[in-house]
Amino acid sequence: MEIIKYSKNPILTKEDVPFRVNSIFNPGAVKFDNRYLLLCRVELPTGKSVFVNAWSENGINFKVENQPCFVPADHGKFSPYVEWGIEDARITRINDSYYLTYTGYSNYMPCVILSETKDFKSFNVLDIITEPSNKDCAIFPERINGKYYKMDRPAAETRRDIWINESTDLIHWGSNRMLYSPAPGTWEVSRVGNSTPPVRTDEGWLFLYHGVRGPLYKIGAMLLDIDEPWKVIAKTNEPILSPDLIFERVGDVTNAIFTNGWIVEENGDIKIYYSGADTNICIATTTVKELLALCKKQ
Ligand code: BMA
Repeated sequence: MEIIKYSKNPILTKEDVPFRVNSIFNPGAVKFDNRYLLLCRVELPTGKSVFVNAWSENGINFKVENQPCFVPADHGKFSPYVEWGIEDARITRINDSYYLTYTGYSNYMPCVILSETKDFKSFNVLDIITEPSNKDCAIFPERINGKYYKMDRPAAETRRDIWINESTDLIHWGSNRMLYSPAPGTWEVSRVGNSTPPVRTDEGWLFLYHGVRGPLYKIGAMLLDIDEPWKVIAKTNEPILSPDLIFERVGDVTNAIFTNGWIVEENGDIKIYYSGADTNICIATTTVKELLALCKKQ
């Protein structure tokens, strides 16, 4: 099997959180100080989400910190746009900074917030980088022909497509292009969105995306051209991860597998951190080689 779900999933549930929460799920993932770090979304009993760090030596056994590290109240003048919570961070390292792109949820509906941290203790909120409704945003880890690129997923009337756009300073974005539309008649027909930040491979920019039909959230992989990242060069036609176990099907949102964080090791091993039913955190492993082969096979 190409993608292996860990036999002892889930690796984190609300019982592992030292303070009162409704759920822990949808973590961004990064290696920091030779340890694995998950920047987890916890939904508080109020129903609003905040972020908490969880640390691990081996990428499997995580310890959740005693209190949230980043909350709506840390957003200063941007607070009105995160009043209902912050959700689903993608983390991209550029030089010594870690950039977080995440959903700010409020009366104005979801929009994407950009923050920067160097230590995952203090976070500098830089700006709101999309109008609502928009979410599922990930920044590429390096400039391409002098420009930064990000993907996002505007909710444009009835459309739910992945878009790509560019910037010279990470704050001001333009040159919007449609990147990928759901394939008609398939598992992803209702909506697609970015899942994990893209990584450079010999064959192109590789990332995971989610596709939805009806209530079913599944994960696929996609490959973009290295120099012209607005061009999809290969992708999986079938999902690589689907909800089938009880803790992936039953929970706060049934039949949903969602990911916004992975670790791609230098040797090509991949740890995908995903959530079952918006209720827990699980892990699946694969390799860059496998994902490239799956993208090209289909
Ligand atoms: C998406 C996001 C995720 C969530 C998923 C499944 O639209 O809101 O936070 O995990 O739906 O419910």
